[in-house]
Amino acid sequence: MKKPIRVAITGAAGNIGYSLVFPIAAGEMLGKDQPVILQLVELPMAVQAAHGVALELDDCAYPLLAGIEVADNAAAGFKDADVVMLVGAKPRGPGQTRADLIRENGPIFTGQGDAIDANAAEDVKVIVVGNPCNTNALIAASRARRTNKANYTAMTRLDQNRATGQLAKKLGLVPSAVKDVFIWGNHSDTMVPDVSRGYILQNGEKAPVASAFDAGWLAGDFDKTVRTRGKAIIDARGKSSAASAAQAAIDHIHDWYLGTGDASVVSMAIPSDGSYGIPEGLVYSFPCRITAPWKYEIVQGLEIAPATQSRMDGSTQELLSEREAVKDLL
Ligand code: NAX
Repeated sequence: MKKPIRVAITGAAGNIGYSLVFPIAAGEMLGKDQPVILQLVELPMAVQAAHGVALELDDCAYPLLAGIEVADNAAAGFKDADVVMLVGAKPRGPGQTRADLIRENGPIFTGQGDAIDANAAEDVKVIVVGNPCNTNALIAASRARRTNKANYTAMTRLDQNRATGQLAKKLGLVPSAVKDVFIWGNHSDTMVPDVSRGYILQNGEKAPVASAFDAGWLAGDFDKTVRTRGKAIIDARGKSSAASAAQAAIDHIHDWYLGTGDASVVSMAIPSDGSYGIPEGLVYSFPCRITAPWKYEIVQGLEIAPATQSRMDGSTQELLSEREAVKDLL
């Protein structure tokens, strides 16, 4: 039996948390032969509900679930964690601007960054889902002393999955027929869905996305649908996306650990190393390739169309202003 991997999840009793913990326990994230220990972290006022989630996990009798721990504070919750999934954050309230949200959630991520650095495994891998996830990851990474800043990532995989889903649907194909579409930038409506390397795989034949779709649709409805999908879901459901966000978080960690299969690119928001002129340290979504378990590399040398470049610059500017708003926390 392999050594269990410890996975800590904040906001474990929330909407996304409840959609996330069961598939992880079932082996969907780290493999069907990999035991896991779940560390469910909640605020003291919600920890009772996390205990309830733990009862349900017991009742599923998952063969790979080697333990469940529940904590009402980050220090205990992140103890020895190999993977930390930072889902818990305050949602944006009525009338609240993005800037207000950044200021309100920022301090949560300084505390959680400190708690990860002090308590988790030295080679811990972190994904931030709680919004604004790029800047929250920047704040958490800024606290890393013992742990590796490069392992603090944020989730743009939901945006990639949304793009893939839209393309497949338009052609009446299953999503696995669409490959290598990815996202640049911030997880916000300045994100840049990029189909320039994307292709459609049908009966063993590859067709570039650009040749399979109308250019006007790609630049118009498709792009807008991907960028504004979160709002469309809130409008339709009265709640923000939960199951699809959980699936994307699972995909992000799955691919980081186990690879991307026959796709060669995956979107991950990671601390920039200066590639493509993105200021060093900004947590920016890049096309990444997984070279070994838990090793990513930014795909280099892509030619960027001027229109794409100018939108990437816009997303950079937004992230710089988010960084400015929390500079006292860094
Ligand atoms: P919920 O409000 O249903 O759940 C959040 C849970 O986190 C609550 O149970 C709360 O008690 C807990 N929590 C809050 N602060 C905490 C802390 N400091 N430590 C531990 N637990 C804490 O929200 P949910 O729908 O699950 O969404 C969670 C976050 O994901 C939000 O910030 C949301 O904006 C963000 N999202 C990010 C997405 C992405 O693609 N990156 C997409 C989906 C989602 O909008």
